[in-house]
Amino acid sequence: FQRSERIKACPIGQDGACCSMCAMGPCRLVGKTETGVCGANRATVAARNVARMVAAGAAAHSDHGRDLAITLREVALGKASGYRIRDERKLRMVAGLFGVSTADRQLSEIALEVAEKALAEYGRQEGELTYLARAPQKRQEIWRKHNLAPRGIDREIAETLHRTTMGTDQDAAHLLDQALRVSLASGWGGSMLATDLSDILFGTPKPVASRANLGVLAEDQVNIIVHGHEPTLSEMLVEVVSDPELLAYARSKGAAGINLAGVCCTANEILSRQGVPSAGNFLHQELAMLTGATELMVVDVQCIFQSLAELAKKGHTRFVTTSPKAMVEGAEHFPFDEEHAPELARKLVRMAIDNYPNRRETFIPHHTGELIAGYSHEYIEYMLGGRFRASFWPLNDNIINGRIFGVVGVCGCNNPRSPQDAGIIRTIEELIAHDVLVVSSGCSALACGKHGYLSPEVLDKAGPGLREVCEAIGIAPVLHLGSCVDNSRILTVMAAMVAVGGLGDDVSDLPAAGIAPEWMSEKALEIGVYFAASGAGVYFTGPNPVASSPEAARLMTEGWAKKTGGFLEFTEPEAVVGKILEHIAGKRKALGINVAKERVLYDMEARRALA
Ligand code: MSK
Repeated sequence: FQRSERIKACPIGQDGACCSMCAMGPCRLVGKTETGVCGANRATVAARNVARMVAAGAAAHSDHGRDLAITLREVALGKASGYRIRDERKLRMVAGLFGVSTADRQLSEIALEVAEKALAEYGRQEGELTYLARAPQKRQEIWRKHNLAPRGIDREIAETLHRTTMGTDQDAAHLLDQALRVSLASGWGGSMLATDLSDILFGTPKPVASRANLGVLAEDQVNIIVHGHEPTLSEMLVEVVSDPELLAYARSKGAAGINLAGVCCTANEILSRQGVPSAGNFLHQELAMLTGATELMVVDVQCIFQSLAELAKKGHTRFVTTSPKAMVEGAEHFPFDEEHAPELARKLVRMAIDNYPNRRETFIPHHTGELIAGYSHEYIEYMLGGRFRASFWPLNDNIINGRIFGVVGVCGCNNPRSPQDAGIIRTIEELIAHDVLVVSSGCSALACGKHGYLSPEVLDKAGPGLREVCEAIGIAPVLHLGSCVDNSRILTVMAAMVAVGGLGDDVSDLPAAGIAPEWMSEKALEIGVYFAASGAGVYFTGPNPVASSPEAARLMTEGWAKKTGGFLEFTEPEAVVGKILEHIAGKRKALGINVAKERVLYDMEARRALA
């Protein structure tokens, strides 16, 4: 927070008016300067910057998915003995999507072919990604009509980098179309694969009770924090920390036990599946270390502050990087590989235990939020309809009858340019008070957890209709859907809502929207773009990378709305909830469900007539 006070954001770069694509610049398009040295105008420069950010976000999420496909392949080949297939049903579902035969075959054979098919999606040169078929039919036609259907995941990322090099694509609308296409390669490609493959390997989430905030750190135990995005090593750590031998070793050093907690999306991965508590979201990474109670912080990829290495030197925390892709100067590096994952996990836990006697004074803020996490789309379907009648119909029905006004995804990060969590919580409070069901992911979901919004306890803050539905089902008004890559679960939920009927025939018809109140990462922008490309209205508050170009901003709102039915608008925090409610009201009106209908009570005869 002090650093962000001291280092003011560069207003030229923040507004998307700085072009650094070649060494003739950087060109800053401010004041009377309308074009760069090469003649690129403001719209081209802003659109090029946005496209590059989206490609970087897509690369991060999709590479995460690729690593999981590799892990699945290693498991199938018997080269990753610490892992196994935990959700056979999901493996068979994904096999079906890829056209992999499952009859009379060993699970390992199916897994191997699924992993190979998944990896082939990255290098596909022509055609379309297989998972696009999971979208509503009309949505697929829109993508085809506007040439937005992605080919291979890597191909779209590479083409975006090519198009944005100096002197290549210099038409803002054309560049922004490519931003849509590369975002779809992640949303319905790399991210969706990451979610599915994680579920196959580590289990599809089901609701689980846990806690979040710095108070989950234990005064009398060895505290280990995992941070980043990948579930592979962290899942292994979950297994190892309850090993009796290691627990005895911890006691021999004077600790009462071993306490594992997470930060950011590695936290979300093991919170959703194993109920491991979270020490907080993005801006808690340094704070968790500052408590003086963290013996070991283990990081993998994405959203990791370089400052952690310096901070670790000021206390006793050992700071360890584990991804072969990501080293941090000053950190200890123990590279992860699937084959030796159990040994690495044990080694790291021993390291943390050995460090416990070095602990000095501690300052643990005793705040925690009770929460329920782990709402996979499969579980949402089950909870709505039960084991034999699992269906999204009750959700659609309650939207149609007006008890639920709409559904909004509240996603994305923290940004020290605004008070931590304040924008997220304010948005959620206002939405649920207006009977909007909220689904949340990433660091926004953890913010909700910290502040108690993932618990049915907050139902008194929900509007009467939403409250009635949530009480009947037994859920909170805000559902935790997982990590950043799990935003793909929201795509799946939207496709299912369309499929079940009554709310139009495309995602763009749904009374739904998305918002990132405190975004900072390229990945958040990419997520927003793939929702817009999928037909959703998306709002971002905070930094606006097209502020310098009204033309680029218009293309992402009106321009995209004409093509995809979705849009991405950067707007003021005070105005955003009003805009979302207006957007949803417009969708309800178009569907003809804006007028409350009389409730009809059916007697047995009427029910028989229905059947
Ligand atoms: S971790 S991308 S700060 S949500 Fe997924 Fe959080 Fe944003 Fe990183």
